[in-house]
Amino acid sequence: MTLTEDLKKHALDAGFVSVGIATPNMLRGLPHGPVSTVINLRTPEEELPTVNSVVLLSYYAWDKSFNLSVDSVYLPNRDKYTPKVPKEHYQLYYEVLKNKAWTIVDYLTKQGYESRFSLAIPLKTSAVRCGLGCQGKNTLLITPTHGPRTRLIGILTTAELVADETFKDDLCGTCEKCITACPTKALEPYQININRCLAYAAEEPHAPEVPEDVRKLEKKLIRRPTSNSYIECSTCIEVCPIGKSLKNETRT
Ligand code: B12
Repeated sequence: MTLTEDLKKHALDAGFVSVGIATPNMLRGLPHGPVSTVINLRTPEEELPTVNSVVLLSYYAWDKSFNLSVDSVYLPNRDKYTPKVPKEHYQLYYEVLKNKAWTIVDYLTKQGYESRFSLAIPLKTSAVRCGLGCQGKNTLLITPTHGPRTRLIGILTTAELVADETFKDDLCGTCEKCITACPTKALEPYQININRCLAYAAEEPHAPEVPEDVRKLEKKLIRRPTSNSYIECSTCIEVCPIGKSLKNETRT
């Protein structure tokens, strides 16, 4: 078995549902820099200067509770939160992704390759470049088997792995269920208005750029299991017909 085959087997055994490999060259020109106040997207080389291969891994998030987000500091009254308190959240799916990715990083490190995982490279567009799926009208990665129901993580490594081919199809066709279902009308085909997305509104409880009507819907629709946690909106995922029939998905 080659290193590439063995690595892919390890990833599937670890619970990832698909694996794609790109060279850093294949990822040139992808989105880079700040995305609103959410993240500063980085290139593979910024993450690991000696990188030779980028591995994209997708994990099936079969339950809404994967979208649980917990404030990392105790905020007795979230509405009175001030920017003096560092803003940070633990998101369940990120913790699961990191745990699983560690096993692959460990495997590559033991083979003698410098390796690290990254959540800061542009994961959706990178995943398209290495064949996992297409970017859908909800802007998310849609895979042929799981639709948008996966969460993504990248691994950067000095190992020279065999790259996969770019995904060429558009899986959405004429469907626009995500566009019509979005409660705040944040989506246009293949584009999102971040300030109208409930995920952004919930993450940024005091952002003045979030319109008043969106703030009202956030208060009404976002479920808060405790005063320091909430379930992120995933309506544009749940309505997507691709992968909806997977057996163990729970809908509440
Ligand atoms: C910033 C961010 C957000 C922001 C902004 C969303 C956004 N689309 O950028 C906010 C807070 C709103 C957000 C919300 C959500 N997010 Co988010 N988010 C990210 C993050 C950190 C970066 C995304 C990014 O690259 N944005 C940059 C812009 C430029 O990219 P873009 O929207 O893809 O825009 C391109 C397309 O529009 C594209 N395009 C493609 N085809 C076409 C065709 C036409 C005609 C046009 C005009 C454009 C176009 O052109 C643009 C430029 O390249 C990633 C993690 C990561 N490191 O990648 C997670 C990520 C994308 N989020 C994720 C998820 C799950 C969500 C939510 C469902 C919330 C949740 N429950 O977690 C919602 C979904 C909202 C949505 N429909 O996008 C997952 C998506 C998994 C997947 N299968 O794709 C990711 C990958 C996190 C992860 N580790 O798994 N998110």
